[in-house]
Amino acid sequence: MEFERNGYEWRNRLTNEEHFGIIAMDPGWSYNEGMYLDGREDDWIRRENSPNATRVFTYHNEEFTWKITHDESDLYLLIEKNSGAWSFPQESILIGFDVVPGGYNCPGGTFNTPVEEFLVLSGIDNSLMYVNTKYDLFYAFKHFPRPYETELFEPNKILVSQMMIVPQCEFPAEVLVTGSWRFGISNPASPEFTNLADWYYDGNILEVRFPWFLLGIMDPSTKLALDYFTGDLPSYRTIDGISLEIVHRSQYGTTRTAPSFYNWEGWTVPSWHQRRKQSFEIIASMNRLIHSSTVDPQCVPRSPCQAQSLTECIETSLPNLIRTRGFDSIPREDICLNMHSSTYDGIPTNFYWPIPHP
Ligand SMILES: [Ca+2]
Ligand SMILES: [Ca+2]
Repeated sequence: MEFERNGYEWRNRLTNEEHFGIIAMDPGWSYNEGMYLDGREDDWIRRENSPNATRVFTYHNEEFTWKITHDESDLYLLIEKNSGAWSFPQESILIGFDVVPGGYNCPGGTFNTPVEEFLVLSGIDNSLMYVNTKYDLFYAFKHFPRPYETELFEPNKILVSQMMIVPQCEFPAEVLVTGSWRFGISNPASPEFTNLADWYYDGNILEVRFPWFLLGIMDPSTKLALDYFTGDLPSYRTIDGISLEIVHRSQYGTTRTAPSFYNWEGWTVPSWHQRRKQSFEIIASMNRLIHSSTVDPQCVPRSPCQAQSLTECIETSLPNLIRTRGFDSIPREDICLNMHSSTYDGIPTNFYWPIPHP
């Protein structure tokens, strides 16, 4: 029987629309098939030892061993130092991506091939992914004129909401820098888990993951990539694979790897498994509280939130209170319950809960 493709055979980490709810759909048919940023190589070795798993490409030079693989959501890179541990910001790593013909080698011929994007890992707080402005989908939106220079790279960014002009009022566009590379552990089994992590290192192991869409891949299951713009119009091409280069800068100088090619099989059925987000248990706790005997039927949602900002409420107040004092000991009046269902795995947001009076 033939199934019609519905266009959702991969996971785009750059859209919130695929990530609502309190159950995550992670790539792989089970947790053990997943790839995780945690400074450990066991996920890579599991793949290498499983004949039916997605292939791992391995390269070596005197300085490093590096490996590349992928799943329905990301391209993964592991760089293992042959001696010594990683030490940022005393050293830095550049990773250039050659996705389609054309591009620029960067000043001083940083890369051997003309790249469309490159990542600079300089430290936990200042690592950024850059894209050639001629290749950048961001400039396909009106109100943002594409820069004239062909050799210009800018941090990746995404338009969250268009500029709106209504009579006598103008709302500026909201732009998010998606190239800001977040340090953290993406392994749900870790107490430090964050699903927003982009890279992590521990000892001599460094792991990075690249959302497909950020690399210009419009659909990894059919290997469709964005091509350079012709005027204002984007064009597309099917690619065989991607080439990447690693540049290492340290007090001992600069070294470069040869371009490393990675190609993969397209697919028609994405693998996935369910995982309870951290918010699952928080919602369950709320539910238990609300259905306990302390509920006042007259209670109303408190709004606005008591925290200084919604971000503070979401990221600090409630999780910290629950973590440090236990849910039942929190004074009911102190609980800010302005929540949305979010792509973030922590406290969920977007709907109001009635707050029981003490
Ligand atoms: Ca790992
Ligand atoms: Ca190129």
